[in-house]
Amino acid sequence: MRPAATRTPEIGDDTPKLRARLHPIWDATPGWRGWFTTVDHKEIGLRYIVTAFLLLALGGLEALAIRLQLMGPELRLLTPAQYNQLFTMHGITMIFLFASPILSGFSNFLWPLLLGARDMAFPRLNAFSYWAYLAAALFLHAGFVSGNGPDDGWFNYVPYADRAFSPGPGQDFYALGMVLLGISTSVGAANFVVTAFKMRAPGMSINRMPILIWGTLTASVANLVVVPAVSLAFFLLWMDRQFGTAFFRPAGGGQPLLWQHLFWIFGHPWVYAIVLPAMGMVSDGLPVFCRRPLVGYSLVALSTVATMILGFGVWVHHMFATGLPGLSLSFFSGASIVITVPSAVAVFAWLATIWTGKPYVTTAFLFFASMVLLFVIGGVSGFMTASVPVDWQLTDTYFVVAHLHFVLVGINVFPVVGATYFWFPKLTGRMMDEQLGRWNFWTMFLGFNLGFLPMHLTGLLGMPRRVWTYPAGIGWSTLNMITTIGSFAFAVGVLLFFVNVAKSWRRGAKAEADPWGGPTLEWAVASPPAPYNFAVIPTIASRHPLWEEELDESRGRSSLARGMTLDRGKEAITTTPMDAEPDRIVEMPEDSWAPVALAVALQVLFVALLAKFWAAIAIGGLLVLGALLLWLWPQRALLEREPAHG
Ligand code: HEM
Ligand SMILES: [Cu+2]
Repeated sequence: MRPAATRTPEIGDDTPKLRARLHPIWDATPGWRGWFTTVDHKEIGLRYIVTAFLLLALGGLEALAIRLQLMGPELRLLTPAQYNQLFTMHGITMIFLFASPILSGFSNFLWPLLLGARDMAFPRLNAFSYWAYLAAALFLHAGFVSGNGPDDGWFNYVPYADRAFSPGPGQDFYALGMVLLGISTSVGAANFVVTAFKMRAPGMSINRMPILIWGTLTASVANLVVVPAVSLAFFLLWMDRQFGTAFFRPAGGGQPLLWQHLFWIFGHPWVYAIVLPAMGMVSDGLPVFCRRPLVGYSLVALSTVATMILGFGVWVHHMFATGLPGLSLSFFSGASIVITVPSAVAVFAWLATIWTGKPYVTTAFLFFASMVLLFVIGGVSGFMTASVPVDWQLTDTYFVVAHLHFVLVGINVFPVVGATYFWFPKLTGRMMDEQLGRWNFWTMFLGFNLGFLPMHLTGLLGMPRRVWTYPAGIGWSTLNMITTIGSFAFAVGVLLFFVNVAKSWRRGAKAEADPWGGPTLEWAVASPPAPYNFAVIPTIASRHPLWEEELDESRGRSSLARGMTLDRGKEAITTTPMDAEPDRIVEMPEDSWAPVALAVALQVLFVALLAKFWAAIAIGGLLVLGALLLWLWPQRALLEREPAHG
């Protein structure tokens, strides 16, 4: 054990002199070196966001190709093989490479600002999780680009995914890519959990955390529990394929259904992991435009946690048609119906917030408010398929495709686009164009509904999902045409969004610190924030530090302009998990090559594994070890000090 040095943190005012001292300590290394070595959560968050949006565009193009092929009956724009790869890559790209990373990006950027902290708990791990995500995205797309994409749908069922039916390397790209991505997700999740419990500003007790923190925290805990299941599943699949093991092969004593269990034990909680943080964005953003606090803060926070806990016990609703015993089906059906209760709590809280507030309509408000509607539509179709006999009728039809898009686009894409309008000033220092924003919103909203509402009907009329084409004269043609038109309109809406981002980033009006009059800490710092975020560590006395005068909700007042200065090095304060009492002064890491080096080393290793090229695997393994050594090399500077109390 290290001897605990004790030191009383200096208390001071937020002065230009203090800022001048902090700036060189926290500023990133200049130039391209800094680009590769930075560990600043804001820079990493922005990169996550930009990368994820680029992948959204890619996944969208994949979807448009699908929709062109389905526009009319008997079309031959794509071959069946291309079609299979396209819908598989579309699902993988959207679910794994967009929907989750985009939330990590926003959380990365916003968390320390919301928490009154100078950075995440593990800045180097944070940088690594981004680089590993990028590596996995490249890896997963490399197969597709070279014509060897996976083609078994995003949930990749055996036996089709096994070697006998998929001899090419497509499934290996998918399997190994997912193991690599799993590393990124897991370290990111660990970082969020520790940050939530250790990096909150003094006084921000657990019942004062913004809902976005609750959302990403619960999602991260879930990820830590379930990502190992899917990484294991994909690893075992790779073993079956490459080394003749029989985990999923009945002939060797294995179980094809084991794949489905391992996948969905992960898969269902994961769908909550990609909506709960987005619901958090709405819970924090919507009230700002209603000029009142969120109705039912505690209930919404608890419903976030309850959704996640129940979410661990519903995975079999993806397997209702597999012939499992009736008794277990009824249990999972019941659980799936119960899980709608906490979601309904959140919906009523948002409605009550709008109803009792004085809403002023901005583009961000429109995206947040419309999410509530889309969520209800997606929730109702989910509720329907939670009932076993209904699901037997509807599973693997376009009804399910409609359901999953209402949920994913409604509760992920809409909130995220709203969040971009809302936090853009903080991200870039500029405002987005509101005029263009309205066009953006209405094309996306109307296009989406035009495209995806009719899919419910297509499904009820019996059109299966994942079919490459369909005959004329069975009543599916008109609906498919409408869906394709709606999809393109939606895509135009997304394009307008990208145009607005690009334009506003360069030429948007300069933003003040708090353009919307928000209540939480990120609005207390400059837009964009200084490298150290907070010149003095704030002390928090309520849930809405910036609304205390108007609300008078607690007797104490938060102190934002006076607090610990922590300017003797790259210092931050950690606090206790529940009450956020000051705990330790920690020295934060400098910029470092280790994260990017480790990600590159892993990339080499995974490419070598894919090629089963033993010499390269050995080299890759050594590179990984080398990068880990570089990372873990003891540094005297990273010392903790106990603040002396009293
Ligand atoms: C322009 C926007 C989009 C369009 C036109 C679109 C269209 C489609 C279509 C037609 C399918 C069914 C393909 C088939 O079964 O043959 C599909 C599947 C899917 N989509 Fe989308 N989609 C869009 C955006 C999204 C987004 C934003 C997400 C997630 C965040 C998403 C997630 C999925 C998933 C998970 C599947 C299932 C893939 C599979 O069956 O393995 N989509 N999409
Ligand atoms: Cu599910």
